[in-house]
Amino acid sequence: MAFELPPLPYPTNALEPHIDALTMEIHHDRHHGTYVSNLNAAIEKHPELAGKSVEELLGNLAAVPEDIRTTVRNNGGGHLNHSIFWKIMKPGGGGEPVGEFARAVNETFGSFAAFKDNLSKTAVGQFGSGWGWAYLDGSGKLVIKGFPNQDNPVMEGGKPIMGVDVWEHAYYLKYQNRRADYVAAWWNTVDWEEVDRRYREAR
Ligand code: MN3
Repeated sequence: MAFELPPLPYPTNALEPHIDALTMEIHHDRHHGTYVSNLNAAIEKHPELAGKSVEELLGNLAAVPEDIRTTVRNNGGGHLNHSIFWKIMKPGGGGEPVGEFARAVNETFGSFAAFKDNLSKTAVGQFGSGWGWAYLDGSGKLVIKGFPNQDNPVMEGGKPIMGVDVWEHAYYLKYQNRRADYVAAWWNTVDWEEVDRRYREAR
């Protein structure tokens, strides 16, 4: 079973004015679409890998044949990262964390404001292309860290909860070089129910 591009769970203009429709269309259809087709092309060369989840592949890259390892890292990572990203946003999102995740944020970071500031600074400060992630590390602790390119916490034994894409393709049409403005606006799209669901599933 080949990997498939998941449909965007809302129309491309649903996150306006925070993220514009053209950016969403290009980002989902072309960028994410290309990660999926490149990943499938790589796996076709090694049919023994067919059936493995993208988490399994990324969680043990050393087991992926060397001739496709970088392709799987970049495009499998791109597929996983974006599959999560679309679902942790929704029209009418934003506000504050809910449920068990809200409690974890307060226990670990002291307040939502401190968590938000930390993840924002991590994402804005990520040099070049990459992501800011909040995730459970291998010991189950909620942590925040930047990842380059399409790397993902699963590569370090972590469980990704919520991440913000800071590749220029995620914001340049509307925000140009103003990454901080994009990240500030992105918080208005977060689906906290989905973030809490992911957190409870990861624990
Ligand atoms: Mn992207």
